[in-house]
Amino acid sequence: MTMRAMCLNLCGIMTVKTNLLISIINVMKKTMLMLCSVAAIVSMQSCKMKSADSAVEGDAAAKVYVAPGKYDEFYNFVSGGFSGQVSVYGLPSGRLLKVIPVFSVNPENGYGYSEETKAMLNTTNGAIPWDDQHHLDLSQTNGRQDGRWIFANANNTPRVARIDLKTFKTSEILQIPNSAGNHSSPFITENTEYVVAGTRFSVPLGDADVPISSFKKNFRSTASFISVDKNTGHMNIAFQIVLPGMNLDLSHAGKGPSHDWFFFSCYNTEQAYTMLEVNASQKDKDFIVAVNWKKAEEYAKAGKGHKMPASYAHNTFDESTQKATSVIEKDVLVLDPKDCPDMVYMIPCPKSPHGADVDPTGQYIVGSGKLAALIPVFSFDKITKAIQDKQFEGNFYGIPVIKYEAALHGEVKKPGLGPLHTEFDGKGNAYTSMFLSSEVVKWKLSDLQVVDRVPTYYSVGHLMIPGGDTKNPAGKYLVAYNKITKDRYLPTGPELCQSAQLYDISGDKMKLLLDFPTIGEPHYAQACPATLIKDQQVKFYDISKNHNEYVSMGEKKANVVRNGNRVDVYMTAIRSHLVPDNIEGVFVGDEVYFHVTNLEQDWDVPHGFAVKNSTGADLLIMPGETLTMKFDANKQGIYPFYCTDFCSALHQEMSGYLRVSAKGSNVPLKFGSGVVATDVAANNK
Ligand code: K7E
Ligand code: CUA
Repeated sequence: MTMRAMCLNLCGIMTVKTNLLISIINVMKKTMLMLCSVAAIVSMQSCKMKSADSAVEGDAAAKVYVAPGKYDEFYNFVSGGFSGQVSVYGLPSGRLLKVIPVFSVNPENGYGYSEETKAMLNTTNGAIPWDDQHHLDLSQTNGRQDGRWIFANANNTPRVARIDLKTFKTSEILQIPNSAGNHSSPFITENTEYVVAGTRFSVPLGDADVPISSFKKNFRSTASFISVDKNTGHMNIAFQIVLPGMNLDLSHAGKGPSHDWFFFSCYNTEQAYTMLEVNASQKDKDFIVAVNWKKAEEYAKAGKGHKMPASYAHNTFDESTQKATSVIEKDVLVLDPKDCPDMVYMIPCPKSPHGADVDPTGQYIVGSGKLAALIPVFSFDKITKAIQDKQFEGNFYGIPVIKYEAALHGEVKKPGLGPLHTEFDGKGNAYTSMFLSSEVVKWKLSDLQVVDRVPTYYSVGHLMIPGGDTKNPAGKYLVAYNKITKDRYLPTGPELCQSAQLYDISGDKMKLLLDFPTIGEPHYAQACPATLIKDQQVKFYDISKNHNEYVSMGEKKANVVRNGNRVDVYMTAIRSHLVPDNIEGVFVGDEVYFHVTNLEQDWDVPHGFAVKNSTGADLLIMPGETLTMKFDANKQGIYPFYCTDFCSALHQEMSGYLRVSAKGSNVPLKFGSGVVATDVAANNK
């Protein structure tokens, strides 16, 4: 593509972005000077963009080539955005390995459809089949990834999920009360003591019915600290800090010297509740909210909080009973900064900050003002000193506001346009994504000088370095997660896939290596060395450990039991037959529960199960597992059922028939299979 074509394309993108740009320009109108320099940067950067061909060097292919049969070096966990799921890729190949169902039903394997998994998606508003999944954080021990769990947030109906990396299954989902837009989540402390959840949309506490115009008086943001059990990973809301009405956006925990602290970015300190596009962009600075969670912990222990009635669902999947249960919790411990001095401070941060990122040493906190033409970097030592010396410039609803200069390490000048997120390579460099000028900018933490920049195709949101938010990043690759891929792939209709781009950052200059399409809309991602996870995978699923109440321990235990209009089918699956495979004596109006036990125990031998005209999804039953499908027999007929997973050469033969007769007909309940050889008389209750 010629440079001219590329510039035209960019103009196209800018048109797409016109509205956003207009609002930004409106915001910047006050400072005409700034506007001019912004325009200059826009044109400069767009025309500087090279075509993709020339941006990739000769050895790029070799660097991402993972030979058939070989493994990738890193697992890359990528948030699914509006897909609600988490996808897993290999790096550097960019090969998609798995989509883990988390917040959305998944017809592919029956997650959210099977009787065993339905409760995972329960909330105080009933079962919700979807969410918007933005951020991920891998569990850590001493600031290093430990490969045990990965946490995921649900933005729309506030929830936090924990995924077990031994099995790549969602183990737990916890709803967050007094919250809306759970965006600054699920970031963790360096020993996974806590997972946080902060409200992007302030709401009245306790779901009170108040006029929207009473925002200032009645709306609050909250920062919830969810404790994580060291051994089981079990989550509980330890305490919830109530903050003024505003929009908490992102967060990251301190580490090393700043271990006790958590830093949240916020915008809309104007406290607007309409036309935020304009009204929430009035002030030159919003805040980084610094929370001393150690202090908060002490206050909670000392009884400084109060228990507030709150209703929220807590869903756990029990590996032993193989069933999800949903418990509705009744209250939450609330801490008010007014009663807890020295627990929360505000640090002014220009201008509607998005990312709040902490460097590997724990010394520097980077705020990315998405409407700012610079990147402020705060120093933890200076923040501590400013607090000691009481260098405050007032307060925000009683919370002390530290003087900007007193907390500031320095500013990265003219980094580019629309800074969003920053990651670190562990060698003293920071990398910031620039949404508007579509580039990654590398700068030095020591002197805040920009040392390199590379274009992205196109608007980059989050970026990620494996371990880039921990104490020891593997500073070898960087992945940019881009919106608006435009012309990067073969066109596939009006919605084009989002895209990830892999860069080699091992040298002084960043080098583009690879594009790969992604699932849903990726926001944040995590990656860790494959060795951390691959050797702990469970490979044998002992059927004797299956305590599902509907398990069939062997084909001899297969059975059909009628109880009123409920018919329970205890079925087994093993290569290549289902037992029973003939079922008669089921009538219109019956509710049939197929409890299918997969008798295989080696990993990678799932069996599927589907019944003709079933209104749910199929079951994909893992080795040693029992899953249940509810089938409403609402029409007379013969219903074939079969295994949906090509499990052996005789997979096609893995099928059977269910006969549904008219209500009141005198067909006896009967079931059997050539394998079991007898047509066992049914247990009528
Ligand atoms: Cu920047 Cu939701 Cu983290 Cu998207 S957020 S990019
Ligand atoms: Cu079992 Cu196909």
